[in-house]
Amino acid sequence: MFDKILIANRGEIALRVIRACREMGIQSVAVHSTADSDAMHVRMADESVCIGPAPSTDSYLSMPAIISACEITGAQAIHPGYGFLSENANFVQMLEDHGITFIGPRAEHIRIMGDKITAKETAKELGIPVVPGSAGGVDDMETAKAVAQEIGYPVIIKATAGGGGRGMKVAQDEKGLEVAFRTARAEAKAAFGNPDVYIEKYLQRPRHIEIQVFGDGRGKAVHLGERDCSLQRRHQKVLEEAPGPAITPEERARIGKICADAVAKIQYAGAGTIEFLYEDGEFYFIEMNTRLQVEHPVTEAIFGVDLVRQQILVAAGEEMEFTQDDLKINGHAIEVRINAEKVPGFTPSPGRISQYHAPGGLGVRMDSAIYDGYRIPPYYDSLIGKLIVHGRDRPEALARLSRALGELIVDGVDTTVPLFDALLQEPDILAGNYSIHWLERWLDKHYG
Ligand code: MV4
Repeated sequence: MFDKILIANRGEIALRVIRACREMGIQSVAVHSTADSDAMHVRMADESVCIGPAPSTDSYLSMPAIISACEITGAQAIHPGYGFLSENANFVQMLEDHGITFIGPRAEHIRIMGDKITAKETAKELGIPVVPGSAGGVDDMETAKAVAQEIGYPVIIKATAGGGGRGMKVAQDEKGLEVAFRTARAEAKAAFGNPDVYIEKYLQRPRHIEIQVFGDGRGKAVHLGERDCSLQRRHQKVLEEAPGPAITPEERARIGKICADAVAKIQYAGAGTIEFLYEDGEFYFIEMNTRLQVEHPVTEAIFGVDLVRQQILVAAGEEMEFTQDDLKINGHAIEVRINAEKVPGFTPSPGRISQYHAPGGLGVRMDSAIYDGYRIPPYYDSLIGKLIVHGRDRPEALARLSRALGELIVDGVDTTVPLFDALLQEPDILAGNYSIHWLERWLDKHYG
């Protein structure tokens, strides 16, 4: 096992990893920008190293600075958290050259899944159901029209270098396709330096369902069910829950096994998430994320596992602590993202937190790196906390969420808390009856 791990991240996820390290008797090293000298992750780690100025390109994304911090402190491994360098294959390769262990999958798997066409081809070969569409990229209008004719309108055009919803265009008919295809390629080239696009059947009212997988890197893998992350605004998740309100145990077992078998076959190492659109009882692969996700705690809650601990064990060459048969769902969990943003515009609201009180009690977990008097810097993501509740069933989790939101105090900045208070009054939310378009429609109706 490692003696010392460096955490190449900040905020609540850095604390999450430091906590796992401490429970495992591993020393932790925080890295931080000059804007984060007073950040909680710096205080909570055993050691810290300043790696550069406020802009993340010069600090949290600076590979040489992070590798130097590792060498100075003698950290043997790096946990990347999410975002920043967590899905950067070049970083993983660079660490390998320096004899530092990356706590995550191999560079090869990150690379495959980073290119959306290769990801989809790989998924298909591995027996994962995919959205009907073009086989690979489409680079001329004739082929685009032929593919669209074949699968039927509406179609969606996606950038192969995109992901997370960037660079997508919907076409309702052939006329719309001409415009959509041209603009999609132009935008993809401008945004990603790569004009390649592919075409899929456009699903009109799906849910976003993602399967948590975990591999030991030597051909053993499990799934930990699904999360429903359909409540999003501009491709930013707002609330996530597990299990998915619309998914049956039979569907879970079937798609879960397909995903676990797939990642076992490629000898995938560590935590991964296979994202699907789910409509009319069918799952359609869209992307795979090769990192630990923001919303991993809802899965931890219902399975009673520590995913970060498993990541560290597997990276150190040890066994994960469970098999598929050990993994049984207990109850229901919901996470809401507390952002320093003003609703309904979701404009960032950095500043000083004059008072913070975290909710507690049975079935309540608050993952946050804020404290009384903390100044939220304007340079980074606006996520300041995640409130995760767990109950014996969905109604109990919802009641607990409402109760915990009532206890939470974050004064001095605007937050997304009022949004959740309002959502908990909505019959569709209480019934689990929502698709990927529900939230934006609701925001339009109430504030538009
Ligand atoms: C789609 C789709 C409908 N049909 N693909 C958006 C993010 C990216 N990961 C994939 N996305 C979509 N792909 C087909 N064939 C609709 C979306 C989509 C979406 C997906 C998940 C969660 C929220 C979304 C919001 C708008 C569009």
